[in-house]
Amino acid sequence: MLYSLKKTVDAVVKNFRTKMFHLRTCAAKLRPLTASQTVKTFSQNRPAAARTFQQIRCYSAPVAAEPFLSGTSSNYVEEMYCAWLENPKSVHKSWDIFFRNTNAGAPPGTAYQSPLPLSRGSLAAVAHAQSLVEAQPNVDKLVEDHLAVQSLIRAYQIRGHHVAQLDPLGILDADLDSSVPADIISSTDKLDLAVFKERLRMLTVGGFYGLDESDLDKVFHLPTTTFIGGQESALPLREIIRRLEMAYCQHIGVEFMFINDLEQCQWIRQKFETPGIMQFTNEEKRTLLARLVRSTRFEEFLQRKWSSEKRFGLEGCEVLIPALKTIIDKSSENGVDYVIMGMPHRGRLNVLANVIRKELEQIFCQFDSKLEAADEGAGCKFNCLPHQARRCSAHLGMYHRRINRVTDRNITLSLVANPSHLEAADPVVMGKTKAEQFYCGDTEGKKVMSILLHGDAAFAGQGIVYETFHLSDLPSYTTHGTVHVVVNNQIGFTTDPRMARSSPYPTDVARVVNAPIFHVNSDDPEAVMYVCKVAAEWRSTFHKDVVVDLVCYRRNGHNEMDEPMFTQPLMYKQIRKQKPVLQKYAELLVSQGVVNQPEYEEEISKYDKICEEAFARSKDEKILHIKHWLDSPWPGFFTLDGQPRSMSCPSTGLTEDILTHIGNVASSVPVENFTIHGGLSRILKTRGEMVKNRTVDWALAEYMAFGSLLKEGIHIRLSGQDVERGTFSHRHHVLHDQNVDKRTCIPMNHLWPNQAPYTVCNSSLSEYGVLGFELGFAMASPNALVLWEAQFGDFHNTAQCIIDQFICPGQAKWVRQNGIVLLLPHGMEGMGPEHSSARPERFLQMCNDDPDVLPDLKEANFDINQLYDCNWVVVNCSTPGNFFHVLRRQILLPFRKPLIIFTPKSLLRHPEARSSFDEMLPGTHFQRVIPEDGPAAQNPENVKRLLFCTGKVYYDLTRERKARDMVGQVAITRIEQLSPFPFDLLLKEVQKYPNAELAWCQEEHKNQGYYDYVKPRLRTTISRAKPVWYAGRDPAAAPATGNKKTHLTELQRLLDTAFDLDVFKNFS
Ligand SMILES: Cc1ncc(C[n+]2csc(CCOP(=O)(O)OP(=O)(O)O)c2C)c(N)n1
Ligand SMILES: [Mg+2]
Repeated sequence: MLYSLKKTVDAVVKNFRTKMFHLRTCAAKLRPLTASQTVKTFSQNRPAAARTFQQIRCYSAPVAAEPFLSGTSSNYVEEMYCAWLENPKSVHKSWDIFFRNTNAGAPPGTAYQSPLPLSRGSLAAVAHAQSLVEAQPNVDKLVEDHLAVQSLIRAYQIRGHHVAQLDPLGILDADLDSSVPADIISSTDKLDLAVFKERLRMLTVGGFYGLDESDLDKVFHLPTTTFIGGQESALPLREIIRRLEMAYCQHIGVEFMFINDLEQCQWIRQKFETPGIMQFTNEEKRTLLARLVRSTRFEEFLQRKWSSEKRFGLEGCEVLIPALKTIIDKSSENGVDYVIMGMPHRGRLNVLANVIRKELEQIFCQFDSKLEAADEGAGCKFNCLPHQARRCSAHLGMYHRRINRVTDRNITLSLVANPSHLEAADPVVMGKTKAEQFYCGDTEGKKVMSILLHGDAAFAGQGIVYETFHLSDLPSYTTHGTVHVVVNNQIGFTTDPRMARSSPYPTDVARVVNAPIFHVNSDDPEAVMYVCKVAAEWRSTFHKDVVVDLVCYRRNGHNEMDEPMFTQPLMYKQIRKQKPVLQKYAELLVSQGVVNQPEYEEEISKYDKICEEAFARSKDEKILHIKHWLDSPWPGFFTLDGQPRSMSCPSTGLTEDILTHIGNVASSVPVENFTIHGGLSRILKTRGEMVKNRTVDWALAEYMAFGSLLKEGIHIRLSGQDVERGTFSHRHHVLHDQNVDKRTCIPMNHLWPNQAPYTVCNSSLSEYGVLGFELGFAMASPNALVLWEAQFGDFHNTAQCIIDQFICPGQAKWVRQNGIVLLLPHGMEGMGPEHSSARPERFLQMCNDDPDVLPDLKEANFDINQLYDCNWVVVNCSTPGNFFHVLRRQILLPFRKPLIIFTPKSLLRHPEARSSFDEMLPGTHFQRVIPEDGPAAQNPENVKRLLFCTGKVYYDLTRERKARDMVGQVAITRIEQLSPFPFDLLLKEVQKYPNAELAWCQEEHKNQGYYDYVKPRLRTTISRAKPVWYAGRDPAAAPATGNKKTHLTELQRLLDTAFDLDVFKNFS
């Protein structure tokens, strides 16, 4: 302890010395400067507001010669000097005289005059002060005392929150650290004068600040970095401490001094330090009470009616509802008209009812176990069993447009559906917010904003919170500030915070982005409303994230069925004694005469009646309409009864002109005087040659697909790590001028006069966060192609939660269609176990089609119906042309499904992996299956083996077949769309080769890749008439060997198996 104190003091002294040196150098440098140069030098470190000086003065005295400037005072002197430059009256008279004397050229050691008593200000005294006298011996003490007071103020600003009374239960400190910071005079028991005095004594007499009790009534000048003075520029120490206590150590704990922007710090100081700033009108108090009534009585109503249902009630944090409403009111007042929210389980129904204002009967009817779920909503065949529908109630989304009663402005509120996985919805909400901002041209976040709610344990524990914070200020991902609200009930299920996190507060993660954090005791509703107002103002002023930490408690167990006393006996003994916040606040307002008891009771019975009436109406509901629970309706995309507008897909081909035009732009630099890298010139030249030859490679095919959709008004957003250039340096969608820093050009945005914009953005190194974000972006509109590319396909596993919880089952769970595209580089290139496999087996295992049931192949539009029924589409294209088609089909389909594409690596440059324009002209389509079209197809009866494969191995197989001269004996058919499985086309292929045995060939290990998915479906296709053999690698734990030689041996073995026509004989 002593050691650390000494270290702190040493550091402080060192700092002062450095500052002193700086001041001396500063003074020395300043002497020959002109007045305007002086101003410039001093204004550099000051806020914008302080940059205009009324009077310009030169600080030219050799200050080093002043006796009191030889120690630790330079910081303070500099502060005084800056203040004096702005307004000579703002500093103490003695400083005024000192600076005037130095400016007048007073000789060293003579500029200082002893201060006059504050109370005496006569003309005579002033006259006396203006004459130069010798420095007085008590000068050091004066300066050091001022410095001490300044340090004290700063200590409160930095660490006051540690002693703020944040816990309504008074048990745990919200910050897990019960010690009082050594440089704060406050004690947790501030009312106890003896404790107060003792603490002061420890810090003063020969201690930290060098002040003593007698200094308490001395008046000190206040630095410009505090607002506690209000109109006063000096205050007695006793009052300074009292005001600091009021600002920083009551029911609000403000954490902000880590923010490295002076203007922002000043803004916050002003919001919390200005005396009397936290005032509420009686009207505001009554509104707050009414909102607390609703919040509290809603939970009570549910408890009365459905006492055995789990609802993750809000009891203990009822203040959340008025808190959110205050944030929304204030934001609406500042111009926001669309608020997108994401939240976990706790209090969700209450938020739906009382913030979003979902009709109560819609909420209540979910508890009715007899209710049938109907979903004509988004045209999905979702048929949710009643209990499943009810289980969804804690997670379904919501969208509601209404008038904000406080501001009388229209406001749309949407609550994004979330899975049970805590915090997973965070990036999704951000992405949706970004999209809504994008579509309404809100480039600064003035109209659309997001609010994210969190639990304390989840906020601290889930890494996605950190990943999402890191998106908050990135140009292509920022939503210009999110207000985060933490329901900090100081427990996570049964786990105590002391076992759940290593940081003092659950909110510390927010510090990484310099977000201010306002901790507040939730049993003080007015304090809560105040911080919520400030948080909303912060967001609309600085457009940066901010956190409101509602320190509260959880009155019941984790849910209403749970017994909390098993694990938190002492806490719950206290909770049992805890008066509900509504009762406390009502008593306060009654005692203040703001409301009377009958008015209060009237408010309660009014709301209870509303609930009862809605309950009665909910009994009339026969069907649960899931469409009422959509968070992003897509007006106009479906018919009125929620069906797709057609069940067909037009040709995805393009005219030769369009292909050529896009190809030409893709191989040029469409702006003047732009120098690109020599290597890139060669790449563009090759592209140009391809266009002349009417062919495309992978990158050009992608260009064609994107460029043509942009022409059709479809916004395209491609995001992921290094996507602008492409991990494999094949894409080059952003050109960089080699001579001008940061000058870039995106040719894709120079294609057509009225095209839709193209966004391509390198992302942060986060898969979970970025994929979630893009999923959210894709939610907002069906008329955008949103793609996320993994750097290598295997990295998608760190985004598994988004895939498992949202992308795969999203429509089934929430009736939400989503057309997001995942580009997952995949392929065994001998690069070892990392980077080889995008894990196709996992995606295929999650497809919802039945392997054992042959669908009705004669059904009209079989292929489209299949797509309509599936949960997602999984493809592995072997040609650029097919890749082009599948991207375009994604938008031309009359509904939206997630699309998973395993993309190649070596095929990006493979000379055979090229497509002719002919494969992309009008009338052409995506080929779900590419049948054999060589000699084998001419004489199918002669074919001995029909090999099925997908992706890049096709090129190995054709090369080997040619080498073995088996082109007539072995047919090779590519399955390009793995899921939904093309039963119809494959049946035709099998029927075409009556004498062929069937084999599936893949380069992936047997327990991986596609085999387990394809085999049973192929067997079903042929009514199990023949075996389906396997030619591929053996099962393995890792996706690939780390040894190149082994890799090649394995490859050769699988090719040997594929072409050895006797190999399966022994197994027949
Ligand atoms: C990713 C994830 N892990 C675990 C859980 C299980 N779980 C549900 S609620 C909960 C505790 C959450 O505590 P907190 O975030 O403080 O919210 P509270 O319930 O206290 O409001 C846990 C562990 C979950 N839902 N999601
Ligand atoms: Mg909690």
